Amino acid sequence: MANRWKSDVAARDVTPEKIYMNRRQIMAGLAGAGLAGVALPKTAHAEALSPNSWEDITSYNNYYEFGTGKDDPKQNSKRLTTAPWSVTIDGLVDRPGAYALEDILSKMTIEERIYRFRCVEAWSMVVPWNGFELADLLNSAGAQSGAKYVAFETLYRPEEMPGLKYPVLDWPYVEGLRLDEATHPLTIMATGIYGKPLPNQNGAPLRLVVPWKYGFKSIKSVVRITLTDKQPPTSWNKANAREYGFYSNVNPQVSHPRWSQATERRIGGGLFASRQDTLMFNGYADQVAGLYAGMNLKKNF
Ligand SMILES: Nc1nc2c(c(=O)[nH]1)N[C@H]1C(S)=C(S)[C@@H](COP(=O)(O)O)O[C@H]1N2
Ligand SMILES: [Mo]
Repeated sequence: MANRWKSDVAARDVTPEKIYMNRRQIMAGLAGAGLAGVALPKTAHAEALSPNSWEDITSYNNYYEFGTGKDDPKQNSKRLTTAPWSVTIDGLVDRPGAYALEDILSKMTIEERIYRFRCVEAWSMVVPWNGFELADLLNSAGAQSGAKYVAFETLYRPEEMPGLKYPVLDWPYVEGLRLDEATHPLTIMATGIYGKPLPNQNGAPLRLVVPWKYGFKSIKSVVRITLTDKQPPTSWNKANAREYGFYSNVNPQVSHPRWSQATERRIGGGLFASRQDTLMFNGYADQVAGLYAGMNLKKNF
């Protein structure tokens, strides 16, 4: 593809240890200068592009099929079977079918993408994903001209997903994007993190990543992708339409009914970490604001 988006930096070049003085060193430096106790400025977002550790990314998760606690998914997803895996691509496509994951992967180019990741609960990380552009997959399936939206569905397997016993959400977990969002070059299907296969708790073997939207749009362990002419139902919107819209673009100016979205807590920030400002479209406004030109983002939240 001509216009392929590239990571600014490769993960190996931006480990926090290599580049950034940590906050303890800064505090020690301030203390040495007789300035202990002065407020540190909010974390700059250039600095925030140093990825979180493997430990952070794989131990603090939301994957309600395995429980609602942040450490439940890591513990409870160990026996999830992720091979063989097939993804059904259907609806308004020229070549519908149930595709074996290895056949999909043999046609796709896996790249590294270091993305900010912002949960609607107001915490965030930076994750070095490996994956391919969803546009390439939809292209190979042959999206038809009537297709306007893409619907996604997570595996529903009660014998391996203990959380399905509880009616927290209407299972299976489903999500959706407008076709232009789905084919935007920032939108990927992730297969790995830090060059290793995606752990089960992060949505193995294949999950969506849409970095300018709240984390719940990035649906895990995808088994079905359907092209349609109607806006598809989405799990959190079905559960509470007042709190969770279809778009769910990260927007510091539009509060959740129960909390502000203006700032976020960066996971792994440590003892002295302050909250950081949340960025419009999670910092991807230059690339994606055009998708929403003329739309009222408070109404279409
Ligand atoms: N199937 C499914 N996908 C899901 C979720 C879930 O509970 N089930 N949680 C979502 C939410 S709320 C977030 S914040 C992210 C968390 O991704 P991570 O655990 O890899 O950080 O996954 C999203 N995708
Ligand atoms: Mo989330």
